This record gives sequence, structure tokens and C-alpha cells, in this order.
Amino acid sequence: MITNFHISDVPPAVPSPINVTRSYLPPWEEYVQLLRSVWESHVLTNQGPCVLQLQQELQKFLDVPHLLYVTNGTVALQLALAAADIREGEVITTPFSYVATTSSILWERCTPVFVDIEPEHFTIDPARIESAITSRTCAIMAVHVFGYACNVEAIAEIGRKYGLPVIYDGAHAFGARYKGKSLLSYGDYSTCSFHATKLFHTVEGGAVITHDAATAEKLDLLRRFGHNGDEHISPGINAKQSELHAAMGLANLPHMSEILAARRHLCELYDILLGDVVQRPTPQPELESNCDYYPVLFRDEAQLLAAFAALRRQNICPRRYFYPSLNRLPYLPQMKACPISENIASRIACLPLFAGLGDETVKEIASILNKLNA
Ligand code: T4K
Repeated sequence: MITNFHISDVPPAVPSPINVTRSYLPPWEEYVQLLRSVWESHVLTNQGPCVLQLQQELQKFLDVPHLLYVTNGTVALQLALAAADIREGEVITTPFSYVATTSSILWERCTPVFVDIEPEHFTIDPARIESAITSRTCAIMAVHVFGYACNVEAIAEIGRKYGLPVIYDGAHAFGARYKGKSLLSYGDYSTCSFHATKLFHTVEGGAVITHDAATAEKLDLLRRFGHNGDEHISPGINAKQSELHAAMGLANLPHMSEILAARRHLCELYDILLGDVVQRPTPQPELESNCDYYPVLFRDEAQLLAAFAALRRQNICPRRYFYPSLNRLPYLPQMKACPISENIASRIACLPLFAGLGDETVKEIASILNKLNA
């Protein structure tokens, strides 16, 4: 039993850190209303009404031909490889991404072959892809990293010339448009991640996007064990998403314009306050950005670490997205050097960016970074 308790005995609440991101949450009542219909129906999974509705709404919102909602963005990449019948061989890919891009290739028992990136946009350099092609090459997996568009025309041309499927990891491309089209509509396959940390999320989730109905049907079978009732058509896995996850997506989607407006405002504020204190990637002229991340390049790793220490003293936690360069993953055999990616990975960070982040915090971050450069 607690005796002689005084309110002053309660330790003061520790303010939560300002992280690189914070999950957007829709108004509680809106989510609960959707959950109520799930409760009443007792349908929790196996392509229920919320999953089907979300798929349709996302297809329309993203302006893409066929979209299959799955459990996460990593499995989406694996499904794209499986749908393209890539079960062995080399996959040419970028060393500058989140580790899931590489691990999806390894998990499908293929070998990642890293090709260095373009220094302006941090995306795979098409000029280097062709010289990496061998008789064992079976696909190209590129990433629209931080929402910057890959050189989609040059990559499509290489894919056509060598008969290689092009898979875009579009985990950062939600809502971005390039040359008047959804960035997710390029390539033979594009994938998305709807993880809680993403611009649009369903807690966990992802999608595979493809152009033709036959491939969409194949993907649909692959994600649900490869059978239609008693008819067993192909081996498959379980990549089905639940109604509870889909309901979160249905609650979040109507708020996308307010989320995007908030992020755009914060990016513009960072741009104004940081000026040329830090280097930034250059967006392609015909890219309509989705403001998914705010990456900054420090002079070198020492300056990055000093900035992190100064920001952490104020409880602000940026992240080293992405470090290390994936060709240096410790569990891979010795890989060819990718000097541009390795250099960028050693000195890049993403600053906090999320709907709900206050202007005052952006000003504080900019002032700390400006002082470091004074
Ligand atoms: N391809 C690319 C290019 C990707 O970036 C990703 C995922 C994938 C493929 C694979 O997609 P998924 O299979 O994940 O759907 C995070 C995410 O877990 C990961 O989805 C994301 N990329 C990657 C860039 O970031 P961590 O290890 O940095 O997450 P964590 O837990 O440190 O979270 C970062 C911050 O987000 C926290 O400091 C606080 C905030 N947060 C986190 C969680 C989990 C929230 O506000 N709410 C939350 O629920 O990997």
C-alpha cells in the first residue's frame, strides 16, 4: 500500500524525442467507425471488404493500372521477383537504399549486383548498368530513393535491349509524379511500403503494381497460397493483409492532401532556413515531389556526427538513412566498391519531417545546423 504519497514524488514526464518521423493517425472516431463494420461482419482477413475497397481507392489515388495490397513492402519486392519468374541468378540493384531492397533479392536466393548511383539524385546510374550485365543477369531492381525519380527512360531502354524485367522499389514514391504520370506507373513492376513510418500507412502493409491483368492475376494467386478453392494452380505464399490494417488505410487516405500540404510547408521552411548550409539532392525538373523525406548531406562524417550530438542534446533525433552503403553489408561477400554511394552514405541524414511537426522545431534544427557551420 502506498502511504504518504505526494504529487511531487512523481518524476517529471520526460518529453518525447522529436524523431525522424511520427506516424500520422486519423481521427479516432473515423478509425473506430470502420472497425465497427469489421466487428459486425466477423470477416477479418482473406480479401475482405476493407482490403478490396482500399485496393480500389489506392489504384485510383495513385493513378496506376493494377495494384495488389499485401502485408509489407519487403514481401511486395519478393512477389515481384517471383511473378517475373526470377528464382536464381543476378539482380542488378542500387547500393543506396534501405536494407530491404537487398534482402528481398537474397531471400529469393538471387545475387545482388551493385551498381553505383548518380550523385545528384542518389538513384542507380543507368550508364553503369549495361556494363554490369552478364549471362546470369535476370532483372534490374532500382529504387526511387527519397521519392527522387530514377532515370526511367534509360533503364526501360536497357531492360528492353537485354530482355530484363525492371522492378522499381517505390517504397518512397507514394504520390510522387514524374513527367505528368504517377512515378509508380513506370517499370514492369513497382512496389510500395505502407509501413507506419511512411507518408501513407496501414500500420504494416505494401503493394505491388503492374500493368497487365494477367500479371495481376498471377500476383493475386502468389499472395494467397496459389489456389482458388480446391483448384491448386501454383506455389504461393501468404501475403494477404487483414481488415484491421486495411481499415487504417481507409481512414488515412482521405487525409492525404492535408498530410502532403503539411510536409510541403515544412520542406519549404527547411529550404529557406538552411539555405546552402547543407547540400541537398537535386530534384529532376519534371518531378512533382511527395516530400517523403528531407535528406541533407554534411561535409563529412565527422560533421554529421557533431550535428547529431548537438541535436540529440535538444532531444532531436534525425536518422542515418541510409547507412551503410549496401555493398558494404557485413554478411555479404566482398563486393565491388561503389565510391559515390559509400561517400554519400557516410555523410547523409534525414531530418525530422512529419505532419504535426511544429515550425518552432524546424527553426531550432536549422539554427543548430547553422551554428555548426558558422
Ligand atoms: N524499400 C525501401 C526503400 C524502404 O525504405 C523500405 C522500408 C522497404 C523497402 C521495406 O518496406 P516494409 O517491409 O518495411 O514495408 C523504418 C521502417 O521500418 C521501414 O519500413 C522503412 N523502409 C525504413 C526507411 O524505416 P527503422 O528501423 O528506421 O524504423 P524505426 O522503428 O527506427 O522508426 C523510425 C522512427 O519512426 C522512430 O524513431 C519513431 C517513428 N515511428 C516508428 C514506428 C515503428 C512511429 O512514429 N511509429 C511507429 O509505429 O525502419
